[in-house]
Amino acid sequence: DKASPSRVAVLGAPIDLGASVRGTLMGPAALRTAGLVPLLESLGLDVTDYGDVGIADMTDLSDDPPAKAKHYRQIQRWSRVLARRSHELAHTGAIPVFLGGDHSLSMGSVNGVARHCRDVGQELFVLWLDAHADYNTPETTITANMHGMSAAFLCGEPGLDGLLGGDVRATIPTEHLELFGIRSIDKAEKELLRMRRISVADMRAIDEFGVGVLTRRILDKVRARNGVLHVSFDVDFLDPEVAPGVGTTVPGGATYREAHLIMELLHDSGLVRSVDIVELNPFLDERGKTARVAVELIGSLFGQQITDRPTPTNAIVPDL
Ligand code: B3U
Ligand code: MN
Ligand code: MN
Repeated sequence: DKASPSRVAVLGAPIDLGASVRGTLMGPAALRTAGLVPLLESLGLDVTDYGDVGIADMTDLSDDPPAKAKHYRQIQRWSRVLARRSHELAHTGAIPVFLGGDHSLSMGSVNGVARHCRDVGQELFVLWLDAHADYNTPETTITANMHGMSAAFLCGEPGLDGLLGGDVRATIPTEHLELFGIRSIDKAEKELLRMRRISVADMRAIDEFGVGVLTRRILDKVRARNGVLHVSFDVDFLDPEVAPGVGTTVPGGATYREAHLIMELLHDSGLVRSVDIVELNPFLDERGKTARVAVELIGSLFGQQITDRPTPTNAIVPDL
């Protein structure tokens, strides 16, 4: 497989107004505390941590906020800042890793990456690891929470057309969105997904076919188009037993082992060019458990192997 770039650009986006539960703004700090940067460095990557972005310097636009989109102005600021930074970072040739923050941050991060791919004439695919489809629009939403709208926005669904103001909105074709791990969809959202014929690997599909087969199928599709992949990893993709530190837990999620296998296959493919880690809520976590698992999984995504892990001190080591 193709070698992926060996430089990583870490950028935090402490944003929590897209979600119903406060606290994901502490996500970037928790991921750093759990050792994200040293882990990536231990894998031989050249890591630059750009710290956290803020929205203090942004001035508000004057478009009319949609009726059902909570904290629209704030999310609009974040989206514009993130889209610009993401575009710049992707342009440097490093793999940007965006630390959230709630999932509304992907409206900016993925837009920037998509714009870069358009600049260089490469097809971008997005793997959306999530319990939810995040395919609501201000029209279909029940909650008005904008983290439930990010995938739809990225595919160019109407209703948030003024979000980026005069900046470029680089959408991805609906055939390039891969929803994975889904187990909670609203009625109107499901209808829209059906209408758009969007690929949904829900938990039932995972139970029937396994994550190995389903992940490989996506990778084959990307390879066939000579494309690259953005991984948008919502930690609620994981089962709440594995990852309790999220505001919107849904039972029946991916196991620790399934998640690691996906990350390992993604690494082996060499196709991943950008990553979001979102919805970690350290306020709800249990002694850093979810932050640690998320970091471990990112390690696997960047090439850490089970055989790289030190032998635990309580293991029985056979005499050889
Ligand atoms: N679909 C619901 C719930 C939801 C989406 N994303 C999260 N929750 N985390 C909504 O609000 O749109
Ligand atoms: Mn999500
Ligand atoms: Mn989710």
